[in-house]
Amino acid sequence: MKKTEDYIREVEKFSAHNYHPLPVVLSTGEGVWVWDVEGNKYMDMLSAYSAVNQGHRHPKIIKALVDQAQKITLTSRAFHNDKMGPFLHKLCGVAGYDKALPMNTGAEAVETAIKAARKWGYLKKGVEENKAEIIVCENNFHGRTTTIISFSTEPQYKFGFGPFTPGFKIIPYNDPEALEKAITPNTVAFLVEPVQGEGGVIVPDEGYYKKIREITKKYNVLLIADEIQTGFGRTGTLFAMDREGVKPDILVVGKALGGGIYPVSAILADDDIMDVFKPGDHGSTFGGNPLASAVGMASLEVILEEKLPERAEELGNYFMEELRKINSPYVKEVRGRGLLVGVEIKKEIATARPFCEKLMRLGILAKETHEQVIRFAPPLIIKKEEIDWALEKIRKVLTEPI
Ligand code: IF1
Repeated sequence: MKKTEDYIREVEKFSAHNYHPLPVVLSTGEGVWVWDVEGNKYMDMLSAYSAVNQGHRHPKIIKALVDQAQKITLTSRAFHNDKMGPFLHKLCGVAGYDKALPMNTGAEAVETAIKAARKWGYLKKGVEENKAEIIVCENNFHGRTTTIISFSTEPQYKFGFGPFTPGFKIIPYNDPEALEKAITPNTVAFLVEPVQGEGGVIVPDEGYYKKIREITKKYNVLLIADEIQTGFGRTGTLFAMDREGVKPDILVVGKALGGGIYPVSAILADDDIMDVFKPGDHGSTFGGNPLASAVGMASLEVILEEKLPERAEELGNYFMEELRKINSPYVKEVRGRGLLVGVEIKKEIATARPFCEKLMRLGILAKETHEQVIRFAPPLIIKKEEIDWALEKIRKVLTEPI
């Protein structure tokens, strides 16, 4: 029988080495649980970077996928399909925007937002052609395309991939004054993550969203929220900026919109922005396809019906409270919002990786980010008893010698 090492050897031989996964080979999943090829069971505390908020193979989303697969899966946007309209109608209603533009991956949606903002700048704000500037934050993560990595501040994401796309200005995160200072007459947008995920689960100060909303309004600059990771309940509200009642001009969503089953992303905006797109300006072979639309619709319904944002808020607070009670010599800080939680390990002592490896042996899959931070982001359908089960293992790992 093929064992873990055999699978890993094969993938190491035939896959490009652009990842360094934990040595576990998963073959099945259900809810918050996944199983490897040897039958070991693990709690998934990563949720595919928040794409599996509804849990693995949610029956309602699987049913939507299978039902739609029996009818039609792809038409291209050269023709209409009967699923995209109802899906976008629902998405616009839920998020509170006039229109949506469907894509597939997060990076594509971010690219779409950048194009929308630039074109809005030229057509509506009166910025001179090719002069548009977009302000972004240090430590950002918005995807892997050549344009998006052009404004990354992580050397590894850029090294060897130039020349880069111009037109971006980088300011510190969580710093409204720096935003105000960086704005020029050519600034068309401020692109920001409500909580920096890859950056190490960095939660900005209370009032940050309100302040950046006021500043962007004052200077006629679009506020673009990348809620690809924070959206759909992860941080305890449907969208992370809802916490302060802030509505961005462009909302970028992905990940959980596909329920961990199919890549579904989109941008949302009101008509005065979305109407800059004319037929032929932008598109995608797969964006808005019937299968994606059916899956997206079911994914949204599950988030709302099962009150996933409320669950994330309640269970996230409980989880963080309990984590903070652990008397660990290794932990520098526990932080997060909702069920997006980071445990930062003291640099002087160790990195986060050995803790993740130890957790794996105890049946919990978590992944470090930025060397020092263990990220815990279970599916939002997790039960309190399951969190307690995880806490027991986490307590052990954070208190025993490494
Ligand atoms: C990888 C990180 C998470 C995102 C935000 C856009 C995208 C992402 C806020 C792009 C994607 C993923 C990509 C994945 C790892 C992962 C990640 F650690 F790199 F930062 F989630 F925390 N905006 N994040 O978080 O979406 O094109 O991938 O659909 O690149 O290995 P995508």
